[in-house]
Amino acid sequence: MTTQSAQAPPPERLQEDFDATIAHDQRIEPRDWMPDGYRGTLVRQIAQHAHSEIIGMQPEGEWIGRAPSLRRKAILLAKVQDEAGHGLYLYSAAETLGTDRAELTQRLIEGRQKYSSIFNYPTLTFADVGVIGWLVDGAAICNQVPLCRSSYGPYARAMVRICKEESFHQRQGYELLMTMMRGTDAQREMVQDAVDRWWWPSLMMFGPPDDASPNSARSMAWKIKRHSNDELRRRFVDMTVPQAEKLGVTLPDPELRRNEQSGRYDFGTPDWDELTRVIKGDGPCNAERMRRRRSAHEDGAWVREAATAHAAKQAARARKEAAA
Ligand code: FAQ
Repeated sequence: MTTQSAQAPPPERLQEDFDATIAHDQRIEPRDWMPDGYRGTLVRQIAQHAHSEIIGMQPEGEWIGRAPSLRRKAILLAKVQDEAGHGLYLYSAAETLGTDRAELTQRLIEGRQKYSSIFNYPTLTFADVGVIGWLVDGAAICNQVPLCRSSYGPYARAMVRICKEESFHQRQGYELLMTMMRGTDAQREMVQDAVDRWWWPSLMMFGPPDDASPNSARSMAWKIKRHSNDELRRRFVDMTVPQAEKLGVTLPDPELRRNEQSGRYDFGTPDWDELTRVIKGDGPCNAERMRRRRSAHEDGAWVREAATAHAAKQAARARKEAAA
């Protein structure tokens, strides 16, 4: 006989509990009931984020074998490995929502899930490595620090560790650029050229403008996202302009100026058509990034098969020992 207390609460009660948890700024955990839309939004965002970390290894990874010194090589190697780790924490967070990593990888490989537009641009010189650290990791930090307070527990906790590491990434990029700026004219030109190429794509990382962002309102109501795309973009500009001045580079935006009334920076409009094109797969490196991701997945098939066979063998051995 089922007792009253063992019965599942009625759906309206589940929704009320969920709403109250969100309203009180508490965390939703994997065991908790959640609306399908909340679960789906999290899987979409976390998976896109995980795919971005993994594909994001490619642009800088291309420079590991060409780093100008052993020190720079060791730093870059550590950074690129960190990005792999971030991808894995995030796939684990997505798995707590009931979607496994193999399925998410399949969706990426078949082009059914996105990854960040920023990783579809080429890294032409070693200055790009510094600029990715400074601007791309800087934008990632601006976007991700508020995600440490995201309402979904496993995502928020993964973000704490990721943000600590992104902070090291940003500093190494800035330090690399500072070193180059103290070097020759040719090095300074390389840095300025890289800044010119990466500035606008970095602003696009924050997503479309608020009035063209279909997911923001619901994500913010659920406290998955804590700030709108435009607000975070603005914070990034406010944070970065003084750093650019100290570095001695010019940001390629003639409309960029300090607004004396607000104390913040006004800036130009990114080319939203370009963002749309890149998201749809028509950026400078989309085809190359996906080709490499697919071939890495195929090349890794034997590792997955070996790991599965090993786990099955271990489990069989454990069962035999338990039965003995
Ligand atoms: N690229 O309605 P919204 C990193 C899509 S990690 C591609 O505004 P939402 C570390 C969006 O998915 C970088 N697609 O969407 C690193 C949606 O499509 P859907 C990744 C984009 O989710 C550094 C549609 O457009 N970071 O850099 C982009 O509310 C260095 C409508 O957009 C994260 O993923 C874009 N830029 O807000 C690694 C952070 N923007 O799914 C290596 C977590 C938008 O409806 C080296 N994610 N889309 O078909 C987020 O904060 C959010 O998902 C946003 C987008 C802000 C990215």
